[in-house]
Amino acid sequence: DAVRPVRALISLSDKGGLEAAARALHAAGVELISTGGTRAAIAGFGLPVKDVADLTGFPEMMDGRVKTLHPVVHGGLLGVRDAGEHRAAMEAHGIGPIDIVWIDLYPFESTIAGGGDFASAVENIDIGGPAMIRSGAKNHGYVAVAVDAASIAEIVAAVKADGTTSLALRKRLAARAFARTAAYDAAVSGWFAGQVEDGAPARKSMAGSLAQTLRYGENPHQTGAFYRTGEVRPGVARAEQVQGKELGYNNIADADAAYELVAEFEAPACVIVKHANPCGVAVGRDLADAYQRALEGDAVSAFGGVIAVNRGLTGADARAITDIFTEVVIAPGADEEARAAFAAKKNLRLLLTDGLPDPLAAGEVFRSVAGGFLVQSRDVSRIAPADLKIVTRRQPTPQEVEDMLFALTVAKHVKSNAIVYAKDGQTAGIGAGQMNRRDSARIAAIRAREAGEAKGLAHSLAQGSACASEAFFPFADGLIEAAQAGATAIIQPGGSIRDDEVIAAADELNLAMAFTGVRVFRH
Ligand code: 93A
Repeated sequence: DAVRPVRALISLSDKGGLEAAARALHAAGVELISTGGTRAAIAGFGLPVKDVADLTGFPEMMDGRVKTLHPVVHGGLLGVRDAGEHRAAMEAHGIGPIDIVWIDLYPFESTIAGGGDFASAVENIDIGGPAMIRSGAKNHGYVAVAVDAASIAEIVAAVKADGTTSLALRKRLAARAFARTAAYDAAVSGWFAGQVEDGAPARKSMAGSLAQTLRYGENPHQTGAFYRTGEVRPGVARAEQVQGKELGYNNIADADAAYELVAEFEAPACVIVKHANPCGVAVGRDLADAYQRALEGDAVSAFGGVIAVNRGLTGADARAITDIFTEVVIAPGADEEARAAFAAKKNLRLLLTDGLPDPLAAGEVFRSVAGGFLVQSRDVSRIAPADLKIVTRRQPTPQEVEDMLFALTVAKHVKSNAIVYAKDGQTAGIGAGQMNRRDSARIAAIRAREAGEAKGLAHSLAQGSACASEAFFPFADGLIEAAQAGATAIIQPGGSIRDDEVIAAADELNLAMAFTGVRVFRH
């Protein structure tokens, strides 16, 4: 099953690495065939090279759209050398075997990533390249296919060693080749679906291109990778990492959670996330102030957290933020002074984006299940004061309404069951991810009490706060917990069969309670 390659077809958009490999193949006695630009480059190295146009008898035409799409090329790649009929056809039509094919494809992915316009994106959809890769990979019994520098290096090493390629090598290369064309097509289809009104949701967003192979997944014994979809929306996948250690799986997930939440606010805001949940969220006069207030909400959990802000960072902001140990900071910009302040913390990863995510932009969210995946549209709900239905005897004060909406915005980004106490644009206690609502209310109360103590207050930080619940209170117990923690106003969707009981308890406690009619679970 060893094949002694006689001819190689090379067609590369990126000519880096071409010279060394072309020289090595030539030295091993392999004849080189190439397309226009690649042929010129190889000839420039002083190596003999045949123009594919001389083989096909056709010039490259139509702006290069048709250069290798010809039976002489594909017959040379696909022909089964020891099958009588294939050999006869090759002989009858003067088709010589091609034993090595090295193709890199037009740079479609970098064209769209660089914000190329529609026409240049389309022109960068490679047709002939994937066809040759697939032909060679299908016929891996005879053909060695290279789609990247690592592949051609393996072929060169094999040819240098004993002048042949083994079947095992060719099979491995074929698997890599099909993975490459699949990823390329996924990038094309993902981008294209985004260009039409009715792109099917799953097709649109699941298609991605590899952004980074991660050191590991959620845990060191798991593998991980990071893919970027065709969705052009500012966010973690399009952020530039300015400094710091390599990003890990959990860093990326947490940075995403933090950034999506902070983008909900108009005023200067800061979100601190730990394990996918916000532990402190606040608005402030400026980012340094918002950070201090977010930290005050739960300084214990904030250690080693991920921080997101919704403004460009100044030096003063950066100095405040680098005060405690932080894993990641994500922001829509940072001035020179801020960058210098971060640079002193060399492990801290600083991610900068071009603008903020739009929390109201439609999009899809995915999650895997055994043997499949779930898709849903992004939660773009937003509650305005006019949407609130006051169900208690006591009407909320304007300040309470403001606190309710702030708390609810945070609750939408907290894993269910979610209870959030907030006052004056600052979270006072967050209870996340519990299996019953009362426990979330209690945990939030513990956080609020400790935050109050840390601040030297005689009461919990949740004193006089609004409490948001992302889904209805099924019983009055959770609401009673909230009142005991100091909440005076409650916002929740309503809709429980026991709403009457819950409303009666609220009236008894002199709470003001608003129903939104919109549940914002997050699992
Ligand atoms: O325009 S194509 O889809 N049609 C073709 O027949 C074809 N053959 C090779 N693109 C084609 N290629 C691509 O040209 C290769 O994948 C490679 O990326 C590029 C190399 O062109 P050149 O050698 O002229 O620089």
